[in-house]
Amino acid sequence: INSAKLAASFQAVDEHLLPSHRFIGIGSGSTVVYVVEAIAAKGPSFYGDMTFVPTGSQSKGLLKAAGLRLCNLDERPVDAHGVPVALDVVFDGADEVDEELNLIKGGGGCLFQEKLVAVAGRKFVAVADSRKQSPRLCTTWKTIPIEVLPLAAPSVLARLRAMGSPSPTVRSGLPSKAGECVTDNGMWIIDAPFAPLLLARDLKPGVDGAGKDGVWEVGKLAEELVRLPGVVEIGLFTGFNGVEAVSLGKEFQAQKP
Ligand code: DER
Repeated sequence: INSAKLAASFQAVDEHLLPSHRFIGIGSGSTVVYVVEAIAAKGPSFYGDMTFVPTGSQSKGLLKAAGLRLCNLDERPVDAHGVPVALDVVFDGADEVDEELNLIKGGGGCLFQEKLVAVAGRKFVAVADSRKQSPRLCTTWKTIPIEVLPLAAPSVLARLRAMGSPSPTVRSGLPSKAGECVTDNGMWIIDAPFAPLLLARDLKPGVDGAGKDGVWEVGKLAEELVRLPGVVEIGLFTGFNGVEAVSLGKEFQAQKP
């Protein structure tokens, strides 16, 4: 598996990191370790003028260990109108990828800053070996990670059950930490199982994907989840700017239509 992650990472960097790039987002998880390795392997003459934006403490640690220049998302230079500079490209992992390049992310508990960095980029490259590829989300990765304010957890759990999630749970910190998993932002993660998420093309009379019998279309579910009071961010990445390429190892390369 690690060889697949390594191959996908080197392929993604070779194809999508250009010498002209200046600001690059770096995600979190186990695959992105190989992405940083691939960038470092290019040597300082390639990356010397580049600045890398992390998506949490693990990502920041990877960049520091590799000796790559980093700057936090809120420290980016701004233009005359106060608009922060866009990232040229963002590399990150994914827990599951469907046929329309919608993603489940958050297995590593870093989804909030990952999404902030993802949408700050012109292009988002999810580096995922073919194990992550599914016809529909929630096929192999059964749950959607949701970052919540701890105070709101009981009410969000109740609303998720009412939306048809059979058994949403607050993610435990065990084995490394007793009690709940606490994110880089001081929040909790709820993992909410759902039946496989339909695509718009699956909808037909009687199947509107609006949660009847717990069956959701991916976009409609994302809209509902992100509006729940107390939800800070959700681990569904659907159609935001720039999911232009997913590097699923050598055997598969999807380009957004
Ligand atoms: O939390 C995330 O979304 C991370 O990117 C991670 O879950 C990706 O998975 P990986 O560790 O298999 O790369």
